[in-house]
Amino acid sequence: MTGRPRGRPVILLGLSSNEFFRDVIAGLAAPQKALPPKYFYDDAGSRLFERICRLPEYYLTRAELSLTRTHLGAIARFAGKGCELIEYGSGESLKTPLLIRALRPGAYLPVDISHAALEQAARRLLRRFPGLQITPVHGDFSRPLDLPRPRAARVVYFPGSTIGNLDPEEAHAFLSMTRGQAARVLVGVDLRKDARILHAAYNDARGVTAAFNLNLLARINRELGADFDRARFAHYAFYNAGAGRIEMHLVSLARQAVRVGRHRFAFESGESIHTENSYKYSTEGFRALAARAGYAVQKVWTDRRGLFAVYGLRAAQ
Ligand code: AVJ
Repeated sequence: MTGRPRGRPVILLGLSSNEFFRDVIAGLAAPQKALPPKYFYDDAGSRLFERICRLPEYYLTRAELSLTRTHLGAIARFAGKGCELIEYGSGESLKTPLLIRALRPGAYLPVDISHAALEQAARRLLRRFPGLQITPVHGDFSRPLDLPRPRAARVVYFPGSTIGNLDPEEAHAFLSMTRGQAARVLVGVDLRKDARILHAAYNDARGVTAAFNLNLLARINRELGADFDRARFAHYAFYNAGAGRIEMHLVSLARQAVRVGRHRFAFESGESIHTENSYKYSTEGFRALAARAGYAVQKVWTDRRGLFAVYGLRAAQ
């Protein structure tokens, strides 16, 4: 993107608002009601998520940041200086400046579902790295994007265990899709661990995760003209050991009906809306997933406590 006005990045568009309505109606009509977690991140939700990242119980962000600092040289060597860096779910991007300073990428393409987060991140990075070529892309990772033509080798950066939101089939599809974009991937993945540690990370004492979960209902009310009563739903999160994932739900505290536009949805008392899965992988489990998508694990970096891993994947021939 050349010729962009200073300080106002041009954002490539990839999503329509209509889609939100369709996803909500379809999700609430299903036998197990469900809403896609990508809709957590309106402005209020993005702010709540930033607060989650600072919670004492939420070890993921700190563990990934610390391992990225410790292994920065090796991570940059793996990616290759001057590469074009595609970052999915860039959000607040605390680790990104570290990586950009070490990598000096020829171009940086952040992809995010939140327009505000993209714009802020792009401005912040431009201030910090005035010569950096930034092409923000508004979209999500559930389908291929229309990206400009590459001028150097591309590396996909997918930090934050965002891949954990995808079920193994979707994660496989995502990794297969990135094979058409880059021969190398850096991906941050939360490791399997003691269920009590996992449980605490999604049931924080301050109730920030609960507010984050419930904010989805406020967003649906505001943007889609619904009448959810947030006081009649409760945050519920638990570790499903069989599936290897944290599940978040919003549980109806009463028998009630909710309207979304002209649609009406009935809830039994105790019935839930499944709002998020957060998969945790052993290194072996993740290696198998990557292999099925045609990637070999070339590097694994972990933090000192073994909580979190960043993998360096390379397309297998
Ligand atoms: C951004 C998807 C990695 O699953 O841990 C945090 C989102 N949900 N607390 C996660 C989240 C509840 C987070 N990811």
